[in-house]
Amino acid sequence: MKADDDDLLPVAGNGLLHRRLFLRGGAGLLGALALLEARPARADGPPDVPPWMKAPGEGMRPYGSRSRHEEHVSRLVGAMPGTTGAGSSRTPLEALEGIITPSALHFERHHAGVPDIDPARHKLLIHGLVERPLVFDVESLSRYPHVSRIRFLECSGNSAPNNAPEPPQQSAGALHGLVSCSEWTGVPLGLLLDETGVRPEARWVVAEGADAAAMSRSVPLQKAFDDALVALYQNGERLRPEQGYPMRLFLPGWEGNMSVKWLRRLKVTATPSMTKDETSKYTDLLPNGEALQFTFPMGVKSVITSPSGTMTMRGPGVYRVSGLAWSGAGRIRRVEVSADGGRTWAEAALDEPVLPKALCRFRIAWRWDGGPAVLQSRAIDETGAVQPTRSALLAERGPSYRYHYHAIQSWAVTPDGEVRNVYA
Ligand SMILES: Nc1nc2c(c(=O)[nH]1)N[C@H]1C(S)=C(S)[C@@H](COP(=O)(O)O)O[C@H]1N2
Ligand SMILES: [Mo]
Repeated sequence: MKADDDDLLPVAGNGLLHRRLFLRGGAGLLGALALLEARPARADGPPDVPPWMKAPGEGMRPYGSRSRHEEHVSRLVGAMPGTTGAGSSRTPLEALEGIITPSALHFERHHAGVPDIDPARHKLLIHGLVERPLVFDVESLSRYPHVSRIRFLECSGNSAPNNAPEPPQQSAGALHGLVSCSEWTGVPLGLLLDETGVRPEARWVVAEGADAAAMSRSVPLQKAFDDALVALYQNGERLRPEQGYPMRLFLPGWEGNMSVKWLRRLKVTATPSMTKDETSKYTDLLPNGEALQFTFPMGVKSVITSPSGTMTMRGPGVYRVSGLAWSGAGRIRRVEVSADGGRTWAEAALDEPVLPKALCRFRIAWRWDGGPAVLQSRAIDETGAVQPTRSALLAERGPSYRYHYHAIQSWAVTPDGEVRNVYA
């Protein structure tokens, strides 16, 4: 397929090109754009024989690891000073493609470190307002039906650095990397609750973890029966210790702190339990002095990961803009990209399949003319919710609200190619 002039005409200000360049069948058009900067092949024969073709390679390994040339790609670890094992590490979003986060790069948030749990001794008790209190272990859970779901997990503190008065000059991962996406496999929680026989007056269930923080959150019973999982596997293998080995609660689309790791107890109750993790923490201070509690779903959100903060562009030309969008309410319907700070927008191509409550990869071609530009992405989910601008979000919430920051991210490109975090 050859590009005709129409395909190369911008569809929005400052050089954004039509998304069909990135849809199926558009690959030939991309070639015509000379997007790929490959050098012309030498006409005089095959390439040189590199050293790794001159002797047999390494043997098999019982458990694989990545190329040693990729070891610079790592989580950004931030421990809280003066505490034991509290803090978080962030996924380097700008270094990854597609929608699945490799398990070794899944973000972490621990209140008291990662416990070393012997799966043979770990038990899950379900009790409270039930007919038959029951104890499950890994072995007994493995007999129940399992389901697999590709879903994101996001900490409600994600992107909080952008609450600061001045935009922090950090990478996409450092700012927004408290979100990851995995295939989670486990037993639907509703099945286990049915086994215990939930009493009619029950409305909530409080989940408790087997870490030194005994992290506990109250979950509406409706969510427990809707799409909650007791997850045992992550991306096909047993959960990583950091993600809750040997079992965690997983609540798709809801703030990460409710997906209690190292799950050891579920108590069915009539009212929320008002645990320390839902009173002293994870509430938001409103302008009138009241604290907002139980803000469960994560808002519709997106971020351009390439190009993004701290990167340098290699001069004018056509670029592949790529990013992630997600919503705790369901599927992403549409992502729009602007190269002129939000004055005009072009629709991005979404990678199939677009799954509910999962990361969604979007891409668009951008012809950078070398002038100043401000790149933004704006996600719209299937409920029609639109990702807000930073000023709209802050105006609505007031100065003390910290969690659930989901405003549009703006990346300024300077004429020398530097990509900077800006508040546009
Ligand atoms: N038992 C327990 N569960 C926990 C936590 C914890 O510290 N202890 N942290 C919570 C928070 S704040 C988040 S954002 C997610 C992080 O999950 P991850 O470390 O698998 O990314 O786990 C939640 N579940
Ligand atoms: Mo969190």
